[in-house]
Amino acid sequence: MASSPTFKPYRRPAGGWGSVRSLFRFGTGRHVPELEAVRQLRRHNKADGYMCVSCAWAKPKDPHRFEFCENGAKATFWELDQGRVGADFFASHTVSELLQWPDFDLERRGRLTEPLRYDHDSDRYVPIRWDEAFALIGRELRALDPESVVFYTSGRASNEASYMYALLARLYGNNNLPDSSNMCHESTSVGLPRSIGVPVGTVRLEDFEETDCILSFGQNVGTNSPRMLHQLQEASERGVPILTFNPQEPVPMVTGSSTRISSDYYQVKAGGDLALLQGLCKALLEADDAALRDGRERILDTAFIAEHTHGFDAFAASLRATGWDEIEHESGLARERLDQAASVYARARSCMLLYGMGMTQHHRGVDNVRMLCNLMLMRGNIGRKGAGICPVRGHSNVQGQRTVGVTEKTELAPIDKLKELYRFEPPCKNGLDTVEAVKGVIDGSVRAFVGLGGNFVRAAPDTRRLEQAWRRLRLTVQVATKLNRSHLVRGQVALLLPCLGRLERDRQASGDQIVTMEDSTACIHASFGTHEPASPDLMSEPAIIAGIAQATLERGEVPWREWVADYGKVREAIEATYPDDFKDYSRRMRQPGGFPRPLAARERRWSTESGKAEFFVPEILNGTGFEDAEHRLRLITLRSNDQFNTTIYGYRDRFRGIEGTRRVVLMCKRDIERLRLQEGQLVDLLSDHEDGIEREVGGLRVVSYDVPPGCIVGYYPECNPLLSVEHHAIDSHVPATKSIPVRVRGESRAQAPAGPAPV
Ligand SMILES: Nc1nc2c(c(=O)[nH]1)N[C@H]1C(S)=C(S)[C@@H](COP(=O)(O)OP(=O)(O)OC[C@H]3O[C@@H](n4cnc5c(=O)[nH]c(N)nc54)[C@H](O)[C@@H]3O)O[C@H]1N2
Ligand SMILES: Nc1nc2c(c(=O)[nH]1)N[C@H]1C(S)=C(S)[C@@H](COP(=O)(O)OP(=O)(O)OC[C@H]3O[C@@H](n4cnc5c(=O)[nH]c(N)nc54)[C@H](O)[C@@H]3O)O[C@H]1N2
Ligand SMILES: [Mo]
Repeated sequence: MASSPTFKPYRRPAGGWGSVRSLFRFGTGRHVPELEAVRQLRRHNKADGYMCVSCAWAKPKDPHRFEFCENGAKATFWELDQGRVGADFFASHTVSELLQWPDFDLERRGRLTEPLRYDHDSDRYVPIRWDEAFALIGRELRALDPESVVFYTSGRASNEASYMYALLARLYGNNNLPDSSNMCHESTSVGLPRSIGVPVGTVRLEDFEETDCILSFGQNVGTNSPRMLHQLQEASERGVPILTFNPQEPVPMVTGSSTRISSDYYQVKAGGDLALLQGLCKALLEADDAALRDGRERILDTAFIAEHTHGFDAFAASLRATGWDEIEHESGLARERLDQAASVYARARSCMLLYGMGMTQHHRGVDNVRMLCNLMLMRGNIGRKGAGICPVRGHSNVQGQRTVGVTEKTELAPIDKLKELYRFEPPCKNGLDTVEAVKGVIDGSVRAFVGLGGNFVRAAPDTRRLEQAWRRLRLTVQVATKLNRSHLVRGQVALLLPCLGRLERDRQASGDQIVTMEDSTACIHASFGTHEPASPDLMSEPAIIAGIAQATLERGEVPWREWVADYGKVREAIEATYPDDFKDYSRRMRQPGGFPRPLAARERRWSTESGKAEFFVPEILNGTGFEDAEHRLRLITLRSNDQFNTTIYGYRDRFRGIEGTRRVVLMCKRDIERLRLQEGQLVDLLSDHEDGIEREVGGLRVVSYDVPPGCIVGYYPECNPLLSVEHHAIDSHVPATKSIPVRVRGESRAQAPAGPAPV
């Protein structure tokens, strides 16, 4: 890490040489043998290779020779890392000592190599045999009330592992299956079905070739789904306008030194998208009025609206009733700008809309998603070529996990099928989602936490309160590849179980195993690891789940042992559970480009209550869930270019020009002056959530940045202690991490940590 941080605007392209250089610098620091790195990267996102462990963006059927991006390669190297963390590491570091380490230093020590149990006397993790670990977990789980146990999943586990995990939870007796989706695209999973009757996006890769216009809302493509730049670049070269709506300009979406991909940028206030979208829709409606008056071609797709939708009149009435003043004030954008964006949209025959966390992680996140649908429905942009809505998913298999039953909502689980196939009475009470699980840990009603991957304590809201309460848990079981803070903040009985990574060869009784994942376009792919495992003592995720199941559950109908011996049998079970989605699963999974799941909305069949696509009328245009006040700022927490969620690769946010530290707060010059601050000064952020609980993150350096007045930016997860668990999206319960109410304390009381520090 650089000792003195630097802050310089970045002016170079997002792809190209900048990223290649950054990659090699990264690779050499990671102790990955060069030949093996190249050999693996050739297999990256290929039909006979493995699926990238980073984001969930689509894998084309005609891949580039190297179908990877800078961040996918980083994630690959991170897993191939030759560093090892085993019993000897823990022999030289107590858990109390490790709790003082920053996230970066924990993970960079390398791969976990053997099963471990926490030993209170020495305050260390010590080795335990696999069979003993399973027996201990089984004893503990059998002694607990099933409703007090949480089974969390981070979105990386394969369909096979996820199906087994969800079944384990239900056989044990609960639907407490929160996953990272609860912090991510759950607003999509709640909003899209209400509007268009499917929980996932309707766009496929081939639509990029047919589209005439692309709208991007609240996503940072260059960092978080960089391979999508290929499709955007190709569209841009065809002259397709790409409009970006974001409080901060996502690094000029550029791949060559001169080609700018995004054609126009609209700086919306954080939480201002409902107003922005109401404005775009109002502008369309007014343009349509004028067209009708002048006898020109209509702007609205009236035939589509009449045949396929419901509720348009009420929505149109709400657009007419909303004044431009309110729209301008809430969105931060002038009417002329909105008219201009609407006219670009109105000229396009087919339009696609992409969106990310800037939409879902708000108090009104579900409303945001539904307003995006309104915009598309007005011009019939769902269910035809070159058109559609595309929630850009985060974790590489977060979408697939939901498809195969990892959900706390019983109405989404195949309860009847499970009953029939495994002859048991599945629990019918809805389980805990992430927010409810956090509350349960804090109030003591949750007694045990099993984590299939992830870093829950760091990723979830209210970090400090959660950490304190976490130590009172009776049992924590963490299945992981690398050490993170959630393993160190632990329950009374704590186990750390190391698993194979996706790039590693998974040898079972019937031979080497294949697993599958679903990408953001609902296509399912096989993934096959060939790298020699980091340690002979690792087990695969399916084998660990089966081990826990066999030690915990009565003997039943599930052939756990046979499933582990041959994952093809798990796929047969998935196919039997979801015959429409997974027909001929094991054969089709090797299809280049993956096999698509059928999606009713793509064929203009609407599985909503009315049988039509539903227009939605927003009640309110401020999406933040709180009122403005003189001292109150809207804090956006997001990712740097040098991290994957809580995994910190380094201290180099190349595109924002921030190097050497993550302890920064970005604000516009006007706010810096208004608050009488200086650039470079250390400040503290204090939560302004009105519940009387003090929340604070101290010692952040002020960086001047082009963001709207009243909106500031900090990094996730460092700022998570500022987020109340009560501040979340209505209905979807996604923590509202893109508008946290905060105040600034100019005189920092923190002991000036220039570099990173644990929470
Ligand atoms: N390299 C890398 N890749 C990743 C990840 C990673 O950490 N690193 N994480 C993965 C995961 S799990 C996910 S979910 C995705 C996340 O990918 P993104 O959805 O791109 O997530 P964020 O970085 O949180 O940034 C969200 C964007 O929303 C903008 N924004 C914030 N508030 C608002 C608002 O009110 N309105 C609008 N219109 N925009 C707003 C921010 O300025 C930012 O550009 O990426 C996945 N891919
Ligand atoms: N303030 C704020 N908070 C946020 C967000 C935000 O934008 N702002 N974003 C939210 C979002 S979108 C998400 S998705 C969540 C992410 O929350 P999580 O999914 O819980 O967190 P990750 O950081 O992805 O988990 C990283 C850990 O996963 C483990 N791991 C890696 N690979 C594997 C594997 O193959 N198998 C297993 N078993 N373990 C593995 C490693 O031990 C690593 O330390 O965070 C959310 N929290
Ligand atoms: Mo995510």
